Amino acid sequence: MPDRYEPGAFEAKWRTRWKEADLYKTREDDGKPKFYALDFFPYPSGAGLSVGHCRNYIPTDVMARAKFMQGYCVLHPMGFDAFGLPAENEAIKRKSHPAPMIDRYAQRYEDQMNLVGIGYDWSRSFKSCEPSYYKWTQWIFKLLYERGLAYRKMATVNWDPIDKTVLADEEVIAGRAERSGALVEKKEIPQWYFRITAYAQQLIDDLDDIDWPEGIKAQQRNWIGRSEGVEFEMTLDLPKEAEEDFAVKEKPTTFRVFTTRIDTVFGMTFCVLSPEHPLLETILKNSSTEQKAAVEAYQAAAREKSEAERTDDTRQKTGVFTGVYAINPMNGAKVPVWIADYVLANYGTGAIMAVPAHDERDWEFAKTFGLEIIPVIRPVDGDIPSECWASKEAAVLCNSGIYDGLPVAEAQARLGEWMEMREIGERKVLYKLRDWLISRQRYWGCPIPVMYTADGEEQLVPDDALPVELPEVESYEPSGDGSSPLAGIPEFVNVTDLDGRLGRRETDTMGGFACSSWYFLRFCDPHNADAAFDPKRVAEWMPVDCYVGGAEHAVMHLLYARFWTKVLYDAGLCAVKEPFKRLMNQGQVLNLTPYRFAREDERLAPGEEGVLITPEEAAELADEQKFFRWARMSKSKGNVVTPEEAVEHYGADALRIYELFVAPFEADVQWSSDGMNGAVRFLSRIFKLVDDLKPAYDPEWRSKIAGTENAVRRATHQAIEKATSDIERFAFNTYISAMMIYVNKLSDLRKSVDDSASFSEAVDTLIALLAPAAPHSADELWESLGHEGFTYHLAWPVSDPNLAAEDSVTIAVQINGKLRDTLEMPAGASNEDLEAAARASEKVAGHLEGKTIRKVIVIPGKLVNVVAN
Ligand code: ANZ
Repeated sequence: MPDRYEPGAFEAKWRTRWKEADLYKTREDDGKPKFYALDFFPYPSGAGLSVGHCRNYIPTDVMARAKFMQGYCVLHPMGFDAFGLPAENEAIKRKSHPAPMIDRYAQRYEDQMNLVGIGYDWSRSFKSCEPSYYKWTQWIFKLLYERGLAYRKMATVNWDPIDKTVLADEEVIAGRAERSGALVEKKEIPQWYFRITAYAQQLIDDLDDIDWPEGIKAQQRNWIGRSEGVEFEMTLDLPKEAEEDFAVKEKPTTFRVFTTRIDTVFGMTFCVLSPEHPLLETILKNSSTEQKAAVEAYQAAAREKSEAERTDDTRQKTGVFTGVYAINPMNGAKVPVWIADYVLANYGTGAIMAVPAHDERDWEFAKTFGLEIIPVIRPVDGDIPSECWASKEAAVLCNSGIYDGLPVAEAQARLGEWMEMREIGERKVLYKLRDWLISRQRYWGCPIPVMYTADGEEQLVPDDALPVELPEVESYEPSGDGSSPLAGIPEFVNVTDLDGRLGRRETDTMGGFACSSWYFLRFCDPHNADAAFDPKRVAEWMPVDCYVGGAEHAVMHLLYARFWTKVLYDAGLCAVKEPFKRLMNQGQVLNLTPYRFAREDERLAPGEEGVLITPEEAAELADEQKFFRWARMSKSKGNVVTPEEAVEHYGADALRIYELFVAPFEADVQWSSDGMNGAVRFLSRIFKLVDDLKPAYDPEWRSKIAGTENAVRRATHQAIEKATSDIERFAFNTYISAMMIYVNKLSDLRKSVDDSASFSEAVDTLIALLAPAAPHSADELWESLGHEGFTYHLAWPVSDPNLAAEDSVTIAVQINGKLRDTLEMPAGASNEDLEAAARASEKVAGHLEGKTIRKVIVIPGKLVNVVAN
């Protein structure tokens, strides 16, 4: 056996053996605890994996392997999120069909994951674009429909003119499409939605029961956006003639507003309707031509603006006076009614009471148009503020009649009650969350299992006609007119409805987030041909015990998957309400990336300081012309290190050790070849140590070790303790550093301790503890000691706390909380012994001179504090 790490000599051999032995096939034993380890469902991109992607796959693999060795039945599957725009766009570019392309890309991912030794059970793998999978995505769509959670309505949608599809709100960032960068336009078309809003409160409440990063929970809470307030009615103060006008009489002359600050109702100096508000029709009936033209022009301009633009607080406020007034029901005050685009049509009632003294947006608006400002809240012990002041803490009402002097919270309760008693309004909870837009006018997605009869009635495709398969076609490019390319394929579109008459299929497909909202359930029972999954299987495996992936999925995927799980729970199909018990977000891998300074005539992309160049271009440029920055590894930046390159140069186990050790799991890391060399040296040190200890290695050590206590055993049991708890905590960097300390200790102790049983225990333990991180090396070392089989099947070592305990401990001695001495004491020393030793210390005696001891506090194993004066 070599006395150093030579990956070329053995790593590939072990991977072949693992495969032949079907080592990672999921074990489903009754009576054993289960552990479900899962990585986010990846889209297999043509660029393949980089070592950056390995930063979540490797740690999850370590966790899964350790749990298996600890006696759990482990589910550790991998599959591919294969439908969607990126695949379709790339296939169009390559003039190929997405299916074979995706197969090739997924195969490359699988090969790369195998190359770094990830222990997935590939027999459970699937791609979301396979009919045997999407049949059940369609089946769940039907379930949602039947439960009133899927519906179709006409909608103004975000239209991406580059990708020629509709986008969800979440896919639009600052008015542009997140993917294509196109300026998003508005379009009216019928769309399918999932009613996620029905679960808004549960999606907030159940966050309390899961172990997720607080930042992700906060993002979900914000996205759902719960607001408590009051909705109440305002009445237009129309001129007499208008009220008698028959056309107006037939129409409502009231509107409702929603406010979270009913306590400020006396400060209402105007009202604002959204430009889309239906009441405007009534109002315009009575307006002058001029006024009407102004309102209509404003309405047209607002239609062109995205929601992001309209709510951008830095924008100069715009608006138009409608010419009419409304009455404040609290005090009868007459206030002008304006329209402005900062009031959104689809939130609350689409109309507000404006309180410029206490709302920034209303303040800006009032300042712009010279409207009245009446402060109605002031600090308990201060003057009435002269600027907009929104605080609710230590604030009381003023200028509010009989409510003057009441604290905000109390006034809110009293005014809410008042409104309810008079039936003017009621207290209400609102959510920002919108229903989930699922329609996509694209080819490469899961077809929506709906058909329409000749007179337009919706029918679900019957179960026995599922899946509605995507037709194999030559051309599937988006039509560009808002209809799906499937609409142009008569063989697909024409269908007989349930009564045998000619009907038409729905031609929209589902956005990819539908497919990834239940794949973790399918992994529990992946080959089921009769159902999406057997609920019993799901009950055995769910929830996912540890779910690992990037923080960029904080809202969409994680919210949608939680929603579907809750629906399936309510339908009695899934045993858990929350799919992912623990969530972990890995840091990114950055690489040093060359740029050149921009020339004067060049415009830079936002956020960039220079122009990205290739390493070859960098080599040709003088130092003053270029600079380097740490940037996330990505194909577009040309700074990718592939797993193939890393394994070829350094070895798979070295790559694994490096990625685990280089930084805490959540932190970003800067890729370094020095670090990789360090990992190689560490592994070599282990090979050397095992080689050195081999002559004394006794495989029968277990029968001989009873009663032995020495420094070798202490180091061994300390290492077990640390590795076990570090892995559990996802603290993989300190797990590896504990292994390093252990290896160093054993190398030192070899010179002073002579006990073959203890060292044999040490070697076996070292190999077992190393196995999750460096499985190839562990198996090679294990075999070199004359054993058969795989370290994956070894039992995880168990630490004996008595053996792990240090002989002596360091005790701090304090006087009145100040450190005065430290003492080395036997580990199990009693409180009396500790106190006696502290009193006997000369340093302590010096500080106590002339003082009386009032009290002595002892914390065993740590500290003695003497209180004296
Ligand atoms: C008066 C008021 C006074 C308000 C004050 C706030 C502070 P959140 O918390 O986001 O729910 N609002 C209501 N509907 C709106 C709409 N469709 N478009 C734009 N703004 C709308 O916000 C609720 C507050 O936002 C409401 O409370 C209302 O302004 C405004 F000192 O009413 B408030």
